[in-house]
This record gives sequence, C-alpha cells and structure tokens, in this order.
Amino acid sequence: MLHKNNLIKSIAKSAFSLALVFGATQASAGESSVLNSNDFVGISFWLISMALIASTVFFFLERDRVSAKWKTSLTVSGLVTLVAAVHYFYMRDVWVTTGSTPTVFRYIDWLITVPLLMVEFYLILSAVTKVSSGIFWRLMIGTLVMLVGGYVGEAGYMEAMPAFIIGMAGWAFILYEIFMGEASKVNASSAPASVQAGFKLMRWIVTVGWAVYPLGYFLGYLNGGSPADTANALNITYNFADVLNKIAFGLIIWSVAVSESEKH
Ligand SMILES: *C/C=C(C)/C=C/C=C(C)/C=C/C1=C(C)CCCC1(C)C
Repeated sequence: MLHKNNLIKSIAKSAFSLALVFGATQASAGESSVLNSNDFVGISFWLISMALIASTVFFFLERDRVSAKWKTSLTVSGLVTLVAAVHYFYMRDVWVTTGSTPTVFRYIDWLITVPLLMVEFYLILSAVTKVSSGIFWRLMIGTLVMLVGGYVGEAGYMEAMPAFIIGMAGWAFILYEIFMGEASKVNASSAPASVQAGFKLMRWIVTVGWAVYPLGYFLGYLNGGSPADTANALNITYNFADVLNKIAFGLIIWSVAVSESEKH
C-alpha cells in the first residue's frame, strides 16, 4: 500500500514538472518560431531531419542482420545520420526563428560527420583485407585541411579566396587517395566484387555529391554576392545534398554489408 502511494505521488510529481517544462517552452515560443507553410527552406530542414532519424534507426537495427566484421560500418553510418539529425533539428530552429543561414552549425556537423564518412572507406576495405593505417591518416588529414580551410574563409579569419584554395587542396588530396592512391589500389586488387562496386559508387558521391558545398561557397563569397542573397537556394541545395551524401552513402555500405554477410 505504502509503495503504491509513493508510486502515485512520484508519477504525479513528474507529470507536474513535465507540465511546467512544457508550459515554459510554450510560453517562450514566439510567433516567429512556428514553421510557416510556405517556408520551403524550413520544410526541407524538417523533412531531412525526419529522414535522418529514420535512417539512424534503420542502420542501427540492421546491424543484427550482418556478420560481425560489418557491424562497425553500419554503426558508423548510423552515427553520421544521428549527429546530422541533431544538427538539423537545431538548424531548422535557427532558420525558422531568425531566417538566417546556420553556417556555423553546418561546419560543426561536418567536422564530426565528414571524418566518419571518410573512415567508411577504410572500414569497408578492412572488412575484407589487410589495410595500412596510412590510408586512414591520409583521409583524415585531407578532411581536416578541407574543412579548416573552408571555415577560416567563411568565418572571415582569412581572405575568402586563399582559404578556398586550401580547402580545395584538401578535397583534391582525398580524391587522389580514393581514385589513384593506395585505397583505390587495395580496392581494385583485393576486394570482392560487391565491395569494389560499393567503393566506386561511394567515391563518385565524394566527387559529385560533395561538389555542391564548394559550389555554395563560391556562389556565396567569390562571385561578388553575399551569402544572404543565395540563402534560400543554398540551404535547400545543401539539405538535399546531405540526403545523398549521408543517407544514400550509408545505404551503399549497408547493401555491400548485407550481400557480403549473406555470402558466408
Ligand atoms: C555530410 C556533410 C558533408 C559530406 C560535407 C562535405 C563538405 C565539403 C565537401 C566541403 C568542401 C569545401 C571545399 C572543397 C572547399 C572549401 C569550402 C568547403 C569547406 C565548403
């Protein structure tokens, strides 16, 4: 009896505090924080957030289906979409309430998700053959140079053009590694057919899908305009690019992992 009373009391207490929290958020939410039905950028932020959440659940659950050596690849795919989803929720709020481009949050997201995407090249090769750690480190260094270059340019710590060139050099270094460097050679010589096909698709995403971001930088900073002029187009483009670069990229790995796991 005593236990039951305590239980009821604590439920009542929690419900009350929940109501308080809810009331507080409602009260502080101004008119401008409501997503407008004709705010297509805001809607695209919403759509991508949901797609990222669904993908995260999918990748984590599908770990059960693949053999042990493929599980890490699926974990990493799920982490990429999870980290991006959290950033998207926040960026959507920034966009809806202020109408400004949440560039700094994109960079924070990229700083975490892009290295994870790069690790995937290393992981899918490691699942099928012996791979040198040099591949891993070169992909990491290329990523850092690319992102730091872009950030110091966008944040105004450096002239837009030289910063852009540094960023482009980092990207070129990554492309060299996966098209002509050791990673590409290991893939061509030691990976089974499904891994080779997946690797090739992934590197095209890194070429074509990723080109959207430096293009956005160029349109925003290097053709005489300002990022505010291109904010709508840029955010919609970035948002849909992330579906390809994060979700589709993860799905390619998932499909390689499933077909390799079913082989044995
Ligand atoms: C999920 C997020 C992804 C895949 C983000 C990728 C970002 C880039 C490929 C950014 C590239 C840039 C350059 C190549 C030059 C400098 C400016 C950047 C940082 C936009």
